[in-house]
Amino acid sequence: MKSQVTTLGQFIIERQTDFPYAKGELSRLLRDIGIAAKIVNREVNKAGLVDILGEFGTMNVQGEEVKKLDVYANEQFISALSAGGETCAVASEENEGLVHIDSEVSKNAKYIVCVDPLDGSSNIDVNVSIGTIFSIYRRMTFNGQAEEKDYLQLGKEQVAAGYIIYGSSTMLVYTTGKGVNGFTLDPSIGEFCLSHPDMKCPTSGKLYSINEGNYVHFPDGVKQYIKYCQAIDPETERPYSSRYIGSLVADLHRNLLKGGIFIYPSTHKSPKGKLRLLYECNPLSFIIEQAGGKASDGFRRILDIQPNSLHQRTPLFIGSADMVTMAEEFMAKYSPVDAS
Ligand code: P6P
Repeated sequence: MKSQVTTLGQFIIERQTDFPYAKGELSRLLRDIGIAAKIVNREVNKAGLVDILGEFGTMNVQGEEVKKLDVYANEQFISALSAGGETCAVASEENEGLVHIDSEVSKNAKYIVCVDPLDGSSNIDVNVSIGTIFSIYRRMTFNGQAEEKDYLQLGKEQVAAGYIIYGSSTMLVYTTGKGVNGFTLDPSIGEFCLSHPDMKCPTSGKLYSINEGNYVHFPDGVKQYIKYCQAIDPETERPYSSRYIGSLVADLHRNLLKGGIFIYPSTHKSPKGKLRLLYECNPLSFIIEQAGGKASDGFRRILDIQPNSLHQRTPLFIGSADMVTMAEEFMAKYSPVDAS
C-alpha cells in the first residue's frame, strides 16, 4: 500500500520524468534548498529564545539594518548550494555582487540561483511570518566564472522558482514550470511532505494588499483602483477586505490560496518600486503564473522585463488574474506610461 505521505525528495524524484534529458542535477539542487530551509527553520523557530535576534550592527546593500537571522539564513543557503555542487554562482539580496562558487565540483555546475534568504526580516522580532524566495536559471556561459548574462536573464527563462514560508507551519512551495506544489514541514520526521498538490490561484478574490500609508505617493491609477476596491457594490461583493502583513511571502501565499491582489507600486520613496526583480518578483511571478494568476509592473508582464542589474527594483501587481487585469486597466486609464 502506497504510504499516504509523499516527501519532497520522493516527489522530486517522481517528477524527474517531466524532464527526460535531466540527469538529476536540478533534483539535487532542489534537495539542497530543502536542506537549507530546514536548518533556517530551526533557527527561525527559536529566534526568540537565543541571542540571534536584534540588529547585527551592519547595513546590507539595501541600506537596511541587518538582523542576525538574515546573515545566518544567507550563510546557510550559500553553504548548502556550495556543498551540493549543482550551483556555480548565487545572487543574493545580502551580497552586493554575485557570489561565485569556485570549488572544483561547482565551478562548472550548470545552474545559477538568485535568492532572498530571509525576506520580511523586520518582522522577526514581532513573530510575524517571514520567508525565503529562490529562483533558478540554467547558466548561459561556460568560460570560467558566471557572467552577467547568466544572472540577468528574463524571468521567463527560469527553470524553477519557489519560496519557503516560516509561519504557523513551515511550507515550501515551488514550480519547475509544470504547476505549483506545496509541502509542509513535519517536524516529527524532519521532512517536507506534500500537502498542497497542484495549487491554483482563484481567478478573482475579495482581498487587496497594499501599504496604504503610502497613499499620497501612489500613482493615480493605484489610487483609483483602491477606491474601486473600497466602493459599495453587493453584486461584486465590494468593498473588498484589506489585508497587509508587510511580509511579501506571507501576503503572496495568502492571496495564492484565497485569491486577492498584492500591489507594491512606485512611491515617492521608491520611484522604481521597493521590491527586487531578480530574487523577489521574478520567482513569485513564475509561481503565480503557473498557478493561473498574473504578475506585472502595472503595464508589463514581470517575466518579460529585461534585468539590467542584480538588485534592480520594480513595481509589482501580483495575484488573481482578473484583479491584476482590472488594476492594469486603472493604470492605463489614470497613469499611462510616459511614452517619451
Ligand atoms: P513596506 C519586507 O521588508 C519587504 O521587503 C517585503 O517583505 C514586504 O512586502 C515589503 O518590504 C513591505 O514594505 O514599505 O510596506 O513596509
